Amino acid sequence: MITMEKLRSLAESLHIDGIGALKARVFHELTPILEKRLQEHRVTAFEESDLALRIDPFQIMAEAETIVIIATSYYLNTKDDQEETLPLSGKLARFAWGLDYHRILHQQLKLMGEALQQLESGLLYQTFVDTGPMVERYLAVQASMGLYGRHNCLIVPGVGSYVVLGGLLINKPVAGSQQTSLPLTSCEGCGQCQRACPSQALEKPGQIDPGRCLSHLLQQKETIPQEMRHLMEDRLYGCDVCQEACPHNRKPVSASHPEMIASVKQRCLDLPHLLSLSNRQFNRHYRTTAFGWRGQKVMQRNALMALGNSHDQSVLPVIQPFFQHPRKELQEMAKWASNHLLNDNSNV
Ligand code: B12
Ligand code: SF4
Ligand code: SF4
Repeated sequence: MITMEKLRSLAESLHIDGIGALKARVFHELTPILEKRLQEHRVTAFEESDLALRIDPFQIMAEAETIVIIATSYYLNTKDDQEETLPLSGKLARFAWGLDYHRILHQQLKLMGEALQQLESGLLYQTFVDTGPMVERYLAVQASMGLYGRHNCLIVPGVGSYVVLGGLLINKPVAGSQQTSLPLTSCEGCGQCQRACPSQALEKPGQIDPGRCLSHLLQQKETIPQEMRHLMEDRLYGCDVCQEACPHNRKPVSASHPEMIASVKQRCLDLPHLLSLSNRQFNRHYRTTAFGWRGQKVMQRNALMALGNSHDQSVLPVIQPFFQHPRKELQEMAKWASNHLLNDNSNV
């Protein structure tokens, strides 16, 4: 029989920083939350649109008995390392510094599945990380692994929220797995993330407004509203502000997975270089990063916006060639960036 103790010891050997398990069931209680988000236009293009699939693990694996959820830290203590400083660089959020976390977690989950197969004959498993339909943070809370913060992120007690999540469906029970009895949040009297958010995307606790969240605007393909662009500053991909403000992240557990540590290639990207890359060159450089899937055009759009926010008119010759770019969205962003620089009184 698989036990929670066995899962914990496997997690430790695989550099997994949090683990929980719960009996597979249909999560009917999520339906009203998901429907409300739909009505309030808070659903993003990164989510499964069929709500029935979002609540039902048996659609992924008909014979599922248990859902195992893992959390792996991606936090690296920058103070200990040489910070790379480039004069015209764009910032990446922490989860995008190194090798694509989807690959790392799928590998951890596969190794765990194989180890469990050694223990139990006939064990079947299916892995999911991020792009599957399940609401992963909810499963993690239900598996007693952590708490929701007002910033929406899962906080793993003693570890923090700089973790990424993944899951394993297995066709066997796990002794000692339990559904949560923990409270939903650990935010009493705080609200620091809400106050720190540069774009007031967290006005209602637990209900992010994707139209205002900088992380969402930078990741999606649609036009970024003009009134939001100056708030991006030098960000290229993702945003960490609400998590940086959170007292639960004062002493986060650092990443211990060797690939999470060794694979760190960049914390920021050189903007003129990024803008000089062809599609093929972009894929060659960044295919294995967490933003590689998003592609050259979105990253170049974001790079033009960051240059527009640079207060440095000497970058105009880098921006202007994009006025003639075949992609309308890059033309438009280049014109905005140029106008923003020319009308900016704080230029250096
Ligand atoms: C869509 C998506 C986004 C969207 C929308 C996020 C959102 N809040 O819904 C955008 C692009 C904005 C985004 C941003 C980020 N994301 Co994202 N994202 C997802 C994705 C694909 C689906 C999320 C989802 O289903 N949301 C639907 C809602 C219903 O579920 P929920 O987010 O868990 O929301 C719950 C709360 O609303 C809560 N709730 C409801 N009422 C209340 C009331 C209170 C008081 C509270 C506290 C909570 C609460 O209950 C809801 C349901 O249980 C998941 C992967 C997955 N498949 O789950 C990753 C995921 C959530 N993202 C992740 C990460 C790392 C990020 C970023 C940190 C990346 C970055 N640095 O920029 C930011 C964080 C932004 C933030 N503050 O949330 C991780 C989360 C890790 C963690 N520790 O929580 C996930 C799990 C990916 C992964 N596999 O690791 N993301
Ligand atoms: S990720 Fe950034 S923009 Fe989005 S809610 Fe957090 S602080 Fe606000
Ligand atoms: S900053 Fe405060 S309110 Fe926000 S998630 Fe952390 S503890 Fe909760």
